Amino acid sequence: MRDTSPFYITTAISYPNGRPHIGHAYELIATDAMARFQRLDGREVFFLTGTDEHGQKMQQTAKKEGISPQELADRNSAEFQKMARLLNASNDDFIRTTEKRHHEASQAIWMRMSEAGDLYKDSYAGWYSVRDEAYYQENETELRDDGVRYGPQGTPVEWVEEESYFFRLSAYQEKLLKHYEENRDFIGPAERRNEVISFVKSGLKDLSVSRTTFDWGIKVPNDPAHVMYVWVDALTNYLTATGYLTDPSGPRAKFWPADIHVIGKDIIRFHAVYWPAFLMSAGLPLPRRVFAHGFLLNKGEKMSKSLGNVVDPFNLVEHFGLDQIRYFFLREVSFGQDGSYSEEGIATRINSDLANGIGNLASRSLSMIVKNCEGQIPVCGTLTDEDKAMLAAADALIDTAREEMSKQLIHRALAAVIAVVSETDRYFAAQEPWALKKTDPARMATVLYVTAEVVRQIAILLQPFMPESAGKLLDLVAVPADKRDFAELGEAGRLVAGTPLEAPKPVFPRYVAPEA
Ligand code: ME8
Repeated sequence: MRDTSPFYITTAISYPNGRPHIGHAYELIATDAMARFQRLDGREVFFLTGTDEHGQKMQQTAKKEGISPQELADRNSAEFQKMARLLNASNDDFIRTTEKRHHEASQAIWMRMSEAGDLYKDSYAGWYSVRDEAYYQENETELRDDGVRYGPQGTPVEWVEEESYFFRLSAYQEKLLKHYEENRDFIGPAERRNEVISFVKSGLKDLSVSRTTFDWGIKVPNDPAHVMYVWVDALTNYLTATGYLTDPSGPRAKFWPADIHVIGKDIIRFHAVYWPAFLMSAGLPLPRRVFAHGFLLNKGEKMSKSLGNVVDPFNLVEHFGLDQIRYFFLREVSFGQDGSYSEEGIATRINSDLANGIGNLASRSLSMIVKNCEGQIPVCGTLTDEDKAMLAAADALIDTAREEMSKQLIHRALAAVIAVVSETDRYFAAQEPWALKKTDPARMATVLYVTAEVVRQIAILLQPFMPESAGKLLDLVAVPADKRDFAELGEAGRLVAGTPLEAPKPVFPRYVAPEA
């Protein structure tokens, strides 16, 4: 039975204190592939991304640049939106936390937590990292030789003392542990799940959830001297966009709870500890899954502005091509683990998997059809065991891809598809259709039919990962626009003999490095 239920997927919302970098692009590309996969598989998808515009980091950066935080947010949020278009992201909405709808939702969740008795006023004294927008216990920090104290993510921390509202996080320790135990899929991958469980087991302290020493944030209801701690407001974005709190009879309310929040590993604590505790307190359903991907490293080194290796996604796409970059990240990096990238690595993937792989297979087989079968999909004769095995391998792909994608193993779903490309290459070479042309044209027609049919299925399955190029491949085999979703895979959508084909245009050119 096909699952056509609503599917809600989100990325983290990025801080627009600077321009988007390749880490942001990576998360958006991966989440987009998952969203597209579910859409093609028949789900009603709502895919959300956006920008996280409040907090001290934004206020400090704006001050340094001599502009207002709103101007900084406007300028850089526009860049994030531009990046989403550049990457061909299929997000259904783009949320900005400075929007009115978001102020309303944040105040609504605050009121619920307050009514539950989970908020109280006290004073905070402790360490805070502005770069992480995170509070740390003293034992999580370290004073280094440079005289600066650093938090666990390697960012400097400063001492903060101010009046603050606290959230009774300590009251949720056992409830959270129970939730992780009863919902084994709540956190992925396993390393992150273990990390979160041991953090929670080590003891949760109440969390400071408002600030009084600056004002760039959402006002606490009935106490305007306080702005909400930026993570309270940031996490609430996922609810805001559905209208679940503020417009419960609206068209998007059905999407809450989210099926999956896709985030980076550095922010797992916020998503798998604070967020479910806030939701429990507010009496709201919890997201089904939080999945943390790894970090992208430039030739094995952590990206940092000071090292000058924060690669601009706009340049990278212009240089290699969009679908080439999408493919590289999704295939090369084991999703959930850190990944390294380099120009050589990208070039190798483009040439081996795309140009020499699927591109070459499509152009060789389809140009033979155009030349030797009157420019039409040929008639498929009696199938040999080899033909049957080839078709069976293609027909089986959707089950494998679904299984891998349900665990966010994007690289494995893609690897399975590419393995069938190699298998088809071997089939094609072994059948020698060029030799059959003279000896047995009907048999040649069958081999070409089978090959084109596999190309059709591979192209349908590649759409989530390389939407534009997969679309071009489907044009080459003349698949109509309304016959491109996963319901058409296998027997259901077999190519029809007699369908006219045009001479194939190259979809994946070889990458040749420009002269130095
Ligand atoms: O954390 N490789 O925003 P952000 C892979 N506003 N992913 C990376 C990365 C890298 N090198 N660098 C960053 C925030 N990311 C908060 C989120 S959600 C309610 C609020 C990922 O702009 C990072 O892990 O610092 C996060 O998932 C996303 O990019 C945005 O990071």
